[in-house]
Amino acid sequence: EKPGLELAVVSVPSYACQRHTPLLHHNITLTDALSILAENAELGENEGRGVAFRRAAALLKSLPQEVRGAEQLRGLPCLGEHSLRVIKEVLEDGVSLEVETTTHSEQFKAMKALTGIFGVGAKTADRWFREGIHTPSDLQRSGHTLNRAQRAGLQYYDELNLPVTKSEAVAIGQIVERAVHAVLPGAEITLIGGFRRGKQTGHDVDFLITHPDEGREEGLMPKVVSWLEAQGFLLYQKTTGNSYLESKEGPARPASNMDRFERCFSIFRLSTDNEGREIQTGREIQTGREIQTGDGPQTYSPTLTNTDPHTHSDSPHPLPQTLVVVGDHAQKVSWVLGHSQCSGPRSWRAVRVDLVVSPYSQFAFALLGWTGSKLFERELRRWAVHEKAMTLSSHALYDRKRTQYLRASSEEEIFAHLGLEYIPPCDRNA
Ligand code: DGT
Ligand code: MG
Repeated sequence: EKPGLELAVVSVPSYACQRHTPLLHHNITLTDALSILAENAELGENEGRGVAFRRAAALLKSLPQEVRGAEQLRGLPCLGEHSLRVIKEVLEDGVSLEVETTTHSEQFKAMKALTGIFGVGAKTADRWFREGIHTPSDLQRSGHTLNRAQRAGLQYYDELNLPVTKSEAVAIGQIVERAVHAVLPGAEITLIGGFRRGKQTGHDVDFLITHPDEGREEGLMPKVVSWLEAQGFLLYQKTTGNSYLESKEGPARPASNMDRFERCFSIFRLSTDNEGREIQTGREIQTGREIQTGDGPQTYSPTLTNTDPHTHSDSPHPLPQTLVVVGDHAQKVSWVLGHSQCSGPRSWRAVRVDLVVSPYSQFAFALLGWTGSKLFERELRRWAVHEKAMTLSSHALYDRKRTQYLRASSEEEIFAHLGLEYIPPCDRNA
């Protein structure tokens, strides 16, 4: 008896944006294997191959039950020959030789380690790899000239490769909200990216900012950044202004997937202390209360430490008030921080944060475009072009047959324009 043979007759639509893809699904072993191969293809700048593996993985993520035998996959879309071979191998042997070889290969490990440095892409990593640089330490020793982003990436390497938790994302959100409201009351801040899809951890925290009065949002980013910088919240930032005006093509041309929003790539300095902490102008006072960590209660005795060299007590700027992150994650953070280059453990960590400002009229498109997943976005655009003769971007939706832009003030309206069933953020984890 073959359990679940009925999977084969279930009809599954071929675009990921037509399917519900929850965060938790039934085929983790298979999707992990395919994701490794996708990642390897992407690191080798073989985008087409990467997408093929991602599509196959996304299909498996959307299935209502565990796949136990390859015969259950008959008639399902998105499964290319190569992906099917890998899936069969994993189903039969528990592992795929190609996946094992990949994960153990020096090149894959080095490329992952090097692209794990903020500001380093596949091209640069590959050049370094071929010079014999395999790790961030090798890079540090090499004496290569690095740009500002890469220097920050190297400096905060361990921390930035530590997952950001939901509670950390919420704490960052509170800071961003204070910053934005200080410079533009009435502005709206939305948590986007993976956290909006229900993920409990992420590699960064993404926010979309807008204001109901169109135009009020213009020039907002530099002001927000100044506020954050003055308060000592930023370890690094690079802000790009919007470029709607420079572009003569109109907002939704497919030539470039690059957004033209005001945007800030940053590294935040987030306090990681548990409860019982106050910060006073550059020094912190811990009150010695019991705190809960992964290993059970520990008592932190009162200490007086300098929190940060760049926020001295004679700083003209007010310092962050109590911003507290609680959770079992704190212990892992302190482990990394305790081993970092600074003298002694510290009570803050570096977190990657992306801020995007959108005009109100483009908000729904920006929200849809920045919620992800990356494959879900790609599939939406592919659906729009190939099935509807429309062009979708994070700015607009253009109907090429009617030669007009289609307005929308909600994600639901965009799905409707596209002739798609509405898929909520939690089911966009393709
Ligand atoms: P994470 O951060 O690794 O946990 O996962 P995500 O899904 O938050 O991924 P992330 O932060 O790289 O990007 C969030 C979404 O924003 C992603 O699905 C696509 C979109 N996105 C990111 N960068 C760009 C960009 O430069 N242009 C456009 N149009 N969208 C972008
Ligand atoms: Mg993200």
